[in-house]
Amino acid sequence: MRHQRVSLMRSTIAALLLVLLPTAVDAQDTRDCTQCPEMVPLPAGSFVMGATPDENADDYGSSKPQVRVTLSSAFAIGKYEVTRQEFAAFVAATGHRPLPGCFARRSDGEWERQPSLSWRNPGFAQTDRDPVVCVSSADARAYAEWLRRITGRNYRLPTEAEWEYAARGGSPAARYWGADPSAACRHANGPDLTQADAFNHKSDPDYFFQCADGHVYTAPVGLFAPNAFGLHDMLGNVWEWTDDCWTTSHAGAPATGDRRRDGDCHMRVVRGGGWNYGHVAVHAAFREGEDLQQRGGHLGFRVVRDQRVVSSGPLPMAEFLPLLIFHVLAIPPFWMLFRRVGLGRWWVLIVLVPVVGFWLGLVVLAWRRWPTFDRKMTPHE
Ligand SMILES: [Ca+2]
Ligand SMILES: [Ca+2]
Repeated sequence: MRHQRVSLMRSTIAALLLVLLPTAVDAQDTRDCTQCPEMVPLPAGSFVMGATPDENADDYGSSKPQVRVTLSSAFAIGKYEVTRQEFAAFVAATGHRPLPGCFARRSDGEWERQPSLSWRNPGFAQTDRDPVVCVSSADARAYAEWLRRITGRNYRLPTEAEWEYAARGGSPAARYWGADPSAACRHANGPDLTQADAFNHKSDPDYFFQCADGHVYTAPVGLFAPNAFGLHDMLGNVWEWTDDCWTTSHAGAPATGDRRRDGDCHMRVVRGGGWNYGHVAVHAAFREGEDLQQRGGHLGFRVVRDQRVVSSGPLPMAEFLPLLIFHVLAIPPFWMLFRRVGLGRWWVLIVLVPVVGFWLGLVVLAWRRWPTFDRKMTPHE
């Protein structure tokens, strides 16, 4: 009998430990699943966000004033923009259907929404390694949510401050390759002489980098040199969705780097410039606002992942079983105990404690394992 009690106690403790202890996951993992994007861990740190007073960072002064931001937690960010291949895996697994239509460049050079275009056909040729484009903010967040579901780790879109921290890679300069204009085409796919030539434009130095990067539209990710954090295409290639509501300046930006919610939340901040716009936008501080539903041949995204482990995978039934088995095994001893002491008022406690404990365990497990409950999850306005 004593042996049975000890054994029962051990099973109970083991079951509770399974619920309460975090599952070990190597924080240095660069890819959480074969279809997942490659991630680069970044340290916590402090940096100055925004353009200096004399920088020509945008047309409206929205990149000013400068704000010192301290990111108190380490996090990981995509080494590359999310590719067509990665997005296709998400679409195949979930059946997600981005809205049709995409804002794209016509053959005469003008841009307009073209209903027939989509992420599968953005109006120009792409490889599987090119960044996915023609995806809205909602599509990007749905992709991150899918990653959360299949990995149990907290994937989301970057806040604007996290994006700029990652893009600068410790550099206060406008561009992580420094001031040498001829270096631009080794580090970023931007508006360049290749494009000026293809579009039959004058190679205006105020618009085009005065070098040839070899790409008129998007380029496969990772072709260009990375920044000091080892991140590719933070500047150029495609603009990237962040999750901050659009604001017309950095005045009032949180010093914690948290997502900004006090602006126009029908729009989101997009960053980094791209292949499609003047080189002024290919700048660590440049910012623009895009409607939540905007889909464009210039606009993609990358994801971030919080360091904190939500779990190593989706909620496994195997972890419920010890608790279930415990309850089944507990019935005979409880029954014998009831018969021996009589069904007094204590039976309520004797029955309720394990039952309530079981359900509390499930709630704790669900809280830890189901990323939907994560407080850092971005709401879907
Ligand atoms: Ca280019
Ligand atoms: Ca980019």
